[in-house]
Amino acid sequence: MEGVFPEGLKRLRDADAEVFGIIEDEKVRQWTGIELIASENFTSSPVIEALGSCLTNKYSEGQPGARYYGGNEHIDRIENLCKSRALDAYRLDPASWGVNVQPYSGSPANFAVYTALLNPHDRIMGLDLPSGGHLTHGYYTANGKKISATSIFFESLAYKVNPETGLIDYDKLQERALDFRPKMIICGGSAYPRDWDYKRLYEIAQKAGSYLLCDMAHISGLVAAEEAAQPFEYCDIVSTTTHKSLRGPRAGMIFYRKGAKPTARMSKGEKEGVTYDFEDKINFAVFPALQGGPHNHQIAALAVALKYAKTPEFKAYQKQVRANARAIGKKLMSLGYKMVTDGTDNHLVLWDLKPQGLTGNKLEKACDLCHITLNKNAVVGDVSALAPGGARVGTPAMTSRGLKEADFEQIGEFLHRAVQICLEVQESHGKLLKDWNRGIEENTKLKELAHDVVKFSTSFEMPGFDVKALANYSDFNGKLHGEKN
Ligand code: DSN
Repeated sequence: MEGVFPEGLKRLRDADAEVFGIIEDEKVRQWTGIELIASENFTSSPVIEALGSCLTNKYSEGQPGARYYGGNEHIDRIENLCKSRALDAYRLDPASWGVNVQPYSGSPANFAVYTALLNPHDRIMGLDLPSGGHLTHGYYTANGKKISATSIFFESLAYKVNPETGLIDYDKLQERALDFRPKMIICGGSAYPRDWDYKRLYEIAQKAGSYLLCDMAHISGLVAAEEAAQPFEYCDIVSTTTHKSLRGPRAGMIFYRKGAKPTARMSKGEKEGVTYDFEDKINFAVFPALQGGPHNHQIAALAVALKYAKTPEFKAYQKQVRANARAIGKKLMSLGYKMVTDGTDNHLVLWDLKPQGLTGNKLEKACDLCHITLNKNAVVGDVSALAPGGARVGTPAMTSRGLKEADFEQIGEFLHRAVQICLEVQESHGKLLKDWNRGIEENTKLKELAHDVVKFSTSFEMPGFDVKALANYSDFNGKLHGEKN
């Protein structure tokens, strides 16, 4: 055989029509639908270009300047650039904060923090999943089944939101923390529509003798743009994913304090001049304790995203993300629906469907059938994750396509139509899922809604790829998705 292996220099469309076709179909799905999953976003072409680069070929275990493999001179440049942009994006002084940009994503980042700072079976406290927390913050079910590795390897006691207000009950959290004495308190969530009181959390952590970790994954873009309260002033460690409101590639980061400890942060027995010991512990936990080679293509793509996190356009985008979340929340409330906490401070609303007698999984299914993507979500008091009482609606992705408040009000109208159809099908076919599924799948009103949704979505631009260059664009053009059903 001469030259490189047969597919070495081919285009994907020629080398593997099957995979190429599926990716094209996914592009069509993203372009023609309304994307409301609060943790998703549409990243940019330059980020995708860096992700698809030759950096995926390289092993670089270790840290810049201290690798276990040769040939890393350019990889070191990329990782150092990414780290300095990350600190810059959050206005952090490199003398007092460091960052590890190697975590593959958010869950590994959180487990690296636990591995670094806790011993097996140490105690932790995080927001309960049905209160809007995240699995990796220590979730176990009401009957004690340990769901997350965090609850398997550590002793976790959740704190909760007040069932009446939907707001975090900081008094109760303090009372439980002083009894439980966790080694770490975790703040941050996946479905909490309000800002966090980091000062209060810091005071509680100080009293209880706990580290304070903020997992800012959902709001990391808002934090960068100063459109949310700032966790760095109060927390010891801040972890995040990078593909949500930050609009980067799928990856994770861990920020940690370094240098001399301020007097107010010293623990009993520590003397002036004592320094933080997080840096080595975090770096060691990420590699070699948990991960292997860093994903250099992700790190490069993250560096690209972080460059834009400093721009006025990014600030304007984050402001619009919040304005859009307020607009859709207000619209849905004006139509008689209940939003948990009666509104939002951030990029999402949590919709309580219990007053309608509808479960979130039914709305999710109906929305899927009409090209609106959102997710069922537990609201406080729920026990079933598969048929919970709510749905989560987020604005980062569609705001990246240029939608403003009036557009989100229109989306509110679409969602209202979807709920009404769900309820009509419950009337005609009954509540039992298999009967209801049959009814919803053949519902003609839902097909009309699908048509309107596609017409609406395709009137907006799409970042990340050129829709006109889609292989099936001409096939699609003039023949809306809804009509193919
Ligand atoms: N799975 C993400 C979410 O949807 O919130 C969190 O990691």
